Amino acid sequence: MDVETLSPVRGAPSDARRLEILHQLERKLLWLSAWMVHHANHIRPNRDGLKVGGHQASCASVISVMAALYFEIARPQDRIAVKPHAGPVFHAINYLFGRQSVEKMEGLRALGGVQSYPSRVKDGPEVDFSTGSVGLGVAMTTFSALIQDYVRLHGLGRSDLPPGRHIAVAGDAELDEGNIYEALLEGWKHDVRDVWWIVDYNRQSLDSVVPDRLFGRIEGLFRDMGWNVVTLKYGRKLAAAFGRPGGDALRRWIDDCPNSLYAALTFQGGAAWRQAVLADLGRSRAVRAIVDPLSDDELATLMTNLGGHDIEAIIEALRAAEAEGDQPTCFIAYTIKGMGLPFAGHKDNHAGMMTKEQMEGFRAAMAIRPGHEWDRFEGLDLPAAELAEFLDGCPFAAKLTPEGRALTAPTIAVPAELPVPKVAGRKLSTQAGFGDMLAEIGRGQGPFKELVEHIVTASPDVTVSTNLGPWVNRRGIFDRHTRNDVFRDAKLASAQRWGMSPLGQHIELGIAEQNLFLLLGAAGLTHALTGARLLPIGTVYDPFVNRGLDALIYACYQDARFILVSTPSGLTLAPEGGQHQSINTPLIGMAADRLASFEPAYVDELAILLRHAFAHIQQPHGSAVWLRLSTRQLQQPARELDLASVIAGAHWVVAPEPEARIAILYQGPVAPEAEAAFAELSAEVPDAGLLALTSPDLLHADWLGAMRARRAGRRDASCHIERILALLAPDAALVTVLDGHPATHAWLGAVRGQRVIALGPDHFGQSGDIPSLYQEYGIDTEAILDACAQALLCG
Ligand SMILES: Cc1ncc(C[n+]2csc(CCOP(=O)(O)OP(=O)(O)O)c2C)c(N)n1
Ligand SMILES: [Mg+2]
Repeated sequence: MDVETLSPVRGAPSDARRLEILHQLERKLLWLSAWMVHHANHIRPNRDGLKVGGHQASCASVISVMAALYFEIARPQDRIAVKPHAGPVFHAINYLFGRQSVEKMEGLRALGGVQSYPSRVKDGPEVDFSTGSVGLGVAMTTFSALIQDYVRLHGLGRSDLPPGRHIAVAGDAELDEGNIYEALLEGWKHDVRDVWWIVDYNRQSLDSVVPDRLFGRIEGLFRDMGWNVVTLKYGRKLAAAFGRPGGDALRRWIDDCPNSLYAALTFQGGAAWRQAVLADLGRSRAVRAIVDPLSDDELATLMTNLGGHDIEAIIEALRAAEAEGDQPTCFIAYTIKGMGLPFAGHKDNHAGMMTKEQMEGFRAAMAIRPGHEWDRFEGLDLPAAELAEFLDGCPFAAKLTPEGRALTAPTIAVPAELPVPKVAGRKLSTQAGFGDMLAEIGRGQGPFKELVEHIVTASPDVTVSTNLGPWVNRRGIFDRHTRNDVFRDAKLASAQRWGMSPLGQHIELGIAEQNLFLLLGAAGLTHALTGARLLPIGTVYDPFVNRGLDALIYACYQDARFILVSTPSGLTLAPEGGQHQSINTPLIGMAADRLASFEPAYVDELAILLRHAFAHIQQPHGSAVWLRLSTRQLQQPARELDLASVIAGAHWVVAPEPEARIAILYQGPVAPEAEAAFAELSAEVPDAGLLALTSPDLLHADWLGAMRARRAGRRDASCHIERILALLAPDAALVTVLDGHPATHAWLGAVRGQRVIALGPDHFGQSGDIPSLYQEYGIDTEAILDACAQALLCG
């Protein structure tokens, strides 16, 4: 490509000069990223002898791609997921833009420093998407693009923000992750646009060199999904050589060169290249005419002149795609892992680091004076003022909004009470109650007029079976294109009206649960990414939370705000049972950070918790919320509840007499068994109590908080569960029961030193009806009474 073909984005400097500057900045990124890792490992004091780590080779391979993207192509409104192991390059770019500090970079991988992998929450507002678990950040861009469209088509976005492109800079091994293909398929269904994935195709992962034939397959897959694929294989030096006599043979030789041999030769350098090329092509005079005049170094430079290291070629390709509009595009940028560093191409270089001696050599080559390692323009050949001016003029350097890249959105008022169906005396499950409430909210009447506009629901092919049907009938399914409901048009009877339009408020997904959580992650960040407030609700079968768990944790790690409704759950789903039973989910709910988990037994509790969830996900210090529900129909009580206690995680159904010796504590749909056992128990032990647990997660967190506060000197700190259990005798017995792993409750004994007998299935299930399963797994009335007897006898 000619220098002249770079379309100018600003008047000065000239295009040729701009390229010169870009090359200088590439150098700077290579230096800073390598130095950041070196400093963390070799310069900073090491107190524990543990390797700090970092990925100099992974950074080196993507320097030109990142430089082209951030210094030329990206606009402030674009949202970018950077491959985890290029974190230092990303921070170096922000440093050059004046958005990152030396202190933070010196602290790479130290407490308070920049994180190993870019983190929205810990590294601050410049990070659009956290990365780390490979594959997820890439796929996330598909869903953030979809949500950007959703927000715009619903008129919720900020009028001063143009739509952005959602870009992933991906490692090639990320394409081994199944979630990538799940997202591709889902993206195709939703006709997603404005997505770019730029693959750093260094043909190396952590352990090894990637098989040669793989990419042919992958390219085809992208095309099948409606993506453009742009391959950046060779740079201009090689392209020029290929144009000469003998060039065709040379090209064929490189094309046929196995990835592992290419990598090994790259590591070995010019002499090895010469030997290998001439062994095969030495009899061709034309090839010799290309190769012979070159020194070893020049030959190595030529043979490793790949497209992904040619910033002009990259810029040209990105600009060409930009000109094509909003078509999803995958760029396969051929690169060499460790390019420009001593271990370039070595298959073991993933975690490889330059030795101190190698670093000294590199420092000299980069013209960095000792003590000036962090200086912004140290070692560069152009005037600092010119470089600074260039950086200031980069499109990406412009402020997205006066408040920066991390946006905020006003909170949506949540009415004091949700429209609860008349439940008292009826038999109803929490799942059905949830569906009824959402359908009522879906009318959008009275105080719910505003709230309803901000709710978006999603489900991975379990919309109807998680009771979202009535809501969807009212609010419609989201699609960028209006599509009629064929069944309805043909007047065929169906309970579901599934017309699709840009104003629909339910996003119907295929079964892949990781996609649900990536979507909830994206939708749960809209306030920060688009300035629009969404209240996302995702429904999924409880056992399949496990299926999408990495993406769920990833969404929470980014502080995405959404409501997860998982139903049905436990072995209470009974005949459906067996493989579909979930026993570990209550423990996941407790252990997941930035996710408040609840399990109500009755619909009145659910109404309080769902209302709380709408508010909590909007609080600056709130979190995502998880409601574990059930299909078991329970006779609904008529009662007054203490809101605060239900939200805090526990409320007395029957308060014990002071100093009572025993209480039964239950969670979720085993309530009738606990109540029946309690009725029998209280005939013998009239002072016993019955406690409903709605959130072991919050109780536990609150308890840890109180202990921490006391350790910090606040003697009067206490917590809800301490106050609850203080009503019982200090040596009272707690018989606890839930349809989930009993360890969920086992800790309750540590709060006041009371004895706990925790009941719950600890083995994987089998089909059956509720009575036989509850009996088999020891959570029926008899099992609870047996546990009470044991507790009293031992007491
Ligand atoms: C889900 C997941 N599995 C495993 C890892 C460990 N891991 C870190 S990097 C890596 C290979 C990355 O290779 P690639 O994406 O090609 O990156 P690059 O070559 O650019 O370093 C692996 C397996 C991870 N971070 N995430
Ligand atoms: Mg790789």
